[in-house]
Amino acid sequence: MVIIKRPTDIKPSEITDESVYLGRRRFMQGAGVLAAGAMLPAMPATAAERKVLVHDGATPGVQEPPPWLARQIAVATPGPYSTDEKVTPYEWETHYNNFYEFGTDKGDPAKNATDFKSEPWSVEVGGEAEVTGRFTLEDILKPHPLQERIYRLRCVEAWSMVIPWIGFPLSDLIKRFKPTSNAKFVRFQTLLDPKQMPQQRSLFRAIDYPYVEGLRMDEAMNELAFVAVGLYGKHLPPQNGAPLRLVVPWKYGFKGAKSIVKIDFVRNQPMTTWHKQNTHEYGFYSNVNPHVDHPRWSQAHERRLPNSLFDPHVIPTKMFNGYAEQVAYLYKGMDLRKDF
Ligand SMILES: Nc1nc2c(c(=O)[nH]1)N[C@H]1C(S)=C(S)[C@@H](COP(=O)(O)O)O[C@H]1N2
Ligand SMILES: [Mo]
Repeated sequence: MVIIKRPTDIKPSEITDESVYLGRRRFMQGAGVLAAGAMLPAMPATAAERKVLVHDGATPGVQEPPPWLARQIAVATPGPYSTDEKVTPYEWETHYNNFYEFGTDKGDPAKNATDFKSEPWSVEVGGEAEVTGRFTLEDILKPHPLQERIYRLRCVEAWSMVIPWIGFPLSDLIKRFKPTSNAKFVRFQTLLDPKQMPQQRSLFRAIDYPYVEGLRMDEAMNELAFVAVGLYGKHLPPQNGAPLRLVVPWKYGFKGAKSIVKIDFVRNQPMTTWHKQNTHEYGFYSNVNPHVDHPRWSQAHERRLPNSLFDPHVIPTKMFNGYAEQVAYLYKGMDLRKDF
């Protein structure tokens, strides 16, 4: 096992004071506007400008992130590939969750994860790569400027949300470990800690733990694959996978493993949690696909949350969750009914 040195800290000169930064950011959308902004510092906001969406309410009882991470999140900038669809309210994103380690009802994770400790945290990186070892959260995150990506999230259960994540491209993280040509897949593992995660010590576990997910290497290197450390301009609440989780917007939500502690570069397709649980119902690829139904329900439509009995808000599901332009090339020549 090779331990790499902690990446040198960001030089103070590289960190712009937050208030200056926030003021300047209003003018940053488009170089032309930047020049005009320099002359007219009091120029009002226009529709073309976008700012990071920030939830300004406390999440009571939830552990605060370390100050360096809070600072990093505070200077996140709007990133590419964001949808302009209506964003799902913070309350829904943080109180309607799948995180079976904390319970199988949608409200369980928010209730049972409040005392979850996401600091100190470390991630073990192993397998077919030149750089492997155990890294602190700071080692993992510090080199990456953070951005906001407003992505659709389509759960295999046929509901969906629109979530403003804060994070960075997974490919940027992977490159730092220099995977070798033997690395054909990458495997992600969630924390195993029965003391903190009540379902892991339950006799009536719904699934096997630790939770494992995986991507083919070229999928993992696609520009949309994202490591999230926050949402709505703030750190991730534990129920959403603090301190870091995967977001793969063209696949069903369960591909996005939460609270990751281990990343392995492997030669063979890894056995993943839901695929193992029910091989006929949950494929390894699990690309969002309105033409391939789940054996027990249709995938042609989805309930876009929030909804209600009187306003079910059912919309058609799009191929690759609407991201075909960015990802369809990955599956050229594959039969997506077979490799579902
Ligand atoms: N470790 C772990 N990761 C997980 C899950 C889980 O149960 N355990 N659920 C998945 C499913 S089914 C979905 S839809 C998304 C939900 O993410 P969210 O609660 O942040 O919206 O997390 C995924 N990641
Ligand atoms: Mo899901």
